[in-house]
Amino acid sequence: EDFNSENVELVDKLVTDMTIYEDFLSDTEEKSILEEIEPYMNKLRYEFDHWDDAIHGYRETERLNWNENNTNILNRVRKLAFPPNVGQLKFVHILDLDKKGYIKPHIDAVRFCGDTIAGLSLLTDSVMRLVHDKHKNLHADVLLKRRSLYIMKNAARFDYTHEILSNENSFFKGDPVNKDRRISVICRNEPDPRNKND
Ligand code: AKG
Repeated sequence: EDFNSENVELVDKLVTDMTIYEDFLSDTEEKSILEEIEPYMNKLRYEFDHWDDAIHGYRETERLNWNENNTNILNRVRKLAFPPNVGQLKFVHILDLDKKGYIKPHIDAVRFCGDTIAGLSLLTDSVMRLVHDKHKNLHADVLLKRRSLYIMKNAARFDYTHEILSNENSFFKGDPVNKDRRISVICRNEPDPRNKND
């Protein structure tokens, strides 16, 4: 496929719709979140063997109530990711990927989630790959550093699959990225009600 002007426009859109905030969390804030969630997470078992799962080697939960400190951190995420008039999912998704875990390419279902996904990356660096669903040659690898926040919206959220590469496949600009156990803490907004029955 030619790299034509349509593609240039698509790439422009991807850059505006996928933002990374490095060092969004301080060391202390990362620790504070881990201290609240790990006692619960550590009791769950990693799932490895569901062949049809989008995620390999993971355990997950959703959390509604947070201590005051972590509520303040999550409010900082929400304020940056969502305009004031947007309905947000109150539950925060926590995904714990084993060192051997990875996330296969997928687009989040439009009946469960609106136009924005905001994710904190804890414990390790990793590489997220975005591939345009209709133009597979349009893709971008994004380095998700430990303690960074990504905000994926609109075109990046709807038109591209996203995946977290396995440790063996984690390279960024040619350099290996050592992906260890990774915990992501993800805020989403309400789905568009028109997509409820999809
Ligand atoms: C999903 O929950 O759909 C993800 O792909 C999670 C991405 C992440 O762990 O940051």
